[in-house]
Amino acid sequence: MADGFVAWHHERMKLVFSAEVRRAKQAGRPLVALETSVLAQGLPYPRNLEAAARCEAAVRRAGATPAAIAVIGGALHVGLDEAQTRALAKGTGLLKLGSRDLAIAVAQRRTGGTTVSATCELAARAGISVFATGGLGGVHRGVAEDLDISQDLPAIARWPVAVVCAGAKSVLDLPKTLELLETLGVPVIGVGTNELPGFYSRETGLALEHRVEDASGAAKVLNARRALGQGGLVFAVPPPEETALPRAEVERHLKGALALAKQRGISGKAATPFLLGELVRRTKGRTLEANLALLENNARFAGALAVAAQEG
Ligand code: PSU
Ligand code: MN
Repeated sequence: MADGFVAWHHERMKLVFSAEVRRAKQAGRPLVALETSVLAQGLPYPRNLEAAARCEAAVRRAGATPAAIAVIGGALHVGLDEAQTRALAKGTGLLKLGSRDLAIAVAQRRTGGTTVSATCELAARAGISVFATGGLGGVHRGVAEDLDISQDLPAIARWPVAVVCAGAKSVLDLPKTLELLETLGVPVIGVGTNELPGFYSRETGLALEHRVEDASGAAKVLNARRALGQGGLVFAVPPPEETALPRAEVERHLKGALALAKQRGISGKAATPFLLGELVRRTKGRTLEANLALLENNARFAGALAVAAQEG
């Protein structure tokens, strides 16, 4: 379907906008969507709250309005207040919501953080075309055995949203993730780099075909993609130098973490949070600092992109 919606014969569920996001929409000011699975599952309390505050501040400094997306008691929220953010950061038993989980969360009035797939979907519904996250989900290592491929990838292809990230998460099979993005017709554009960034590390050795130098170059591509009526695209921003880890070191720790996951039978949805947590432990918190810094950096770039896209 041209607009990306399946034609169910039913009234579409309403979004709940925060007062700030509603005002920004009415005034036509640029908005940046933020995911909340990183809050509910990806980072430990209270550093997750700090991450949310740093991302929102970075978007604001760039001149845009942050719109964190989550499902609370079955309602689809776009823009969260402090109490809602805190509840997602502190809560236990919160759902990790990909697109396929949204209907269940709505019907059963559940609460959870949205991953990249659900955030792209709800951002598109809200008319927000720029979204900042940490790292994409993608094709997991050992995919030949377990067929674990994140729904992030088809969701980005489907929903017309620019996803700003530091590449795909280091725990993945990055060459296969890039191949699948190509198959899905999703452009991956390096920001000031010819190489796919490696989330915790700046380098991967994987060449990207296309690059832009800055937010204004990125905005031109985003606006062309929009004018073509195509789906989402990915802007890959290298993580900040001061906190990035050497790739070889991440790989070394990852080997141990992957072996432990296998031994404990941890797979599916639990795999990503487990592996990220193990890496934090094994690097004595250095991957945690890197994660916070890259989230903030991506939010800053997404803010600048949202502003430039509107001016262009
Ligand atoms: N990046 C992070 N922490 C996270 C995630 C990404 O730094 O927790 C989340 C994102 O929400 C992403 C999800 O969409 O992990 C992917 O999970 P899976 O591999 O199960 O699809
Ligand atoms: Mn998965």
